[in-house]
Amino acid sequence: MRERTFVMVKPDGMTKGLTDEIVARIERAGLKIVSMRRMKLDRGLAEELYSVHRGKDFFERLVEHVLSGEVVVMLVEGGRAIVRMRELSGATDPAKAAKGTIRGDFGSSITENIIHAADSAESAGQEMRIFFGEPEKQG
Ligand code: FUP
Repeated sequence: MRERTFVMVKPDGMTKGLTDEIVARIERAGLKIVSMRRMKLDRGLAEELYSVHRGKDFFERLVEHVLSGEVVVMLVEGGRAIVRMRELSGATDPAKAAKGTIRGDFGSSITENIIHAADSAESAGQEMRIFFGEPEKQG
């Protein structure tokens, strides 16, 4: 099934100069980057992106991290794009992520884990709307 999903290179991925490597991995996986933009989040946007985690002990640390530098946001399209991007990203904690995944190869901690990729069709829809003004429903 052709889908669209939302992906973001976090500030630690930017600092480590990984945007080109991440783009290459996405394209080699047969997915298409429909739109891509470098930007600085503001607090409202960061808190909206991570609103499901509001109230958790790591919420503030997470928001501070994504506000700590520029990010690259992407709209990625292709067959099973949501699951495929989660597979390319790897487990949330880089210490547990498999080698060959973006987090497994480059991540340094659970907060500094290089990349965000929407975890469901619902989140993808919300996040694409927030960052690209895409309609929420797909399919
Ligand atoms: P993921 O979907 O893999 O990005 O993971 P989650 O939605 O569970 O977490 C979102 C972000 O919160 C992760 F990228 C990292 C951060 N996080 C922490 O910093 N500490 C935790 O204990 C759990 C998540």
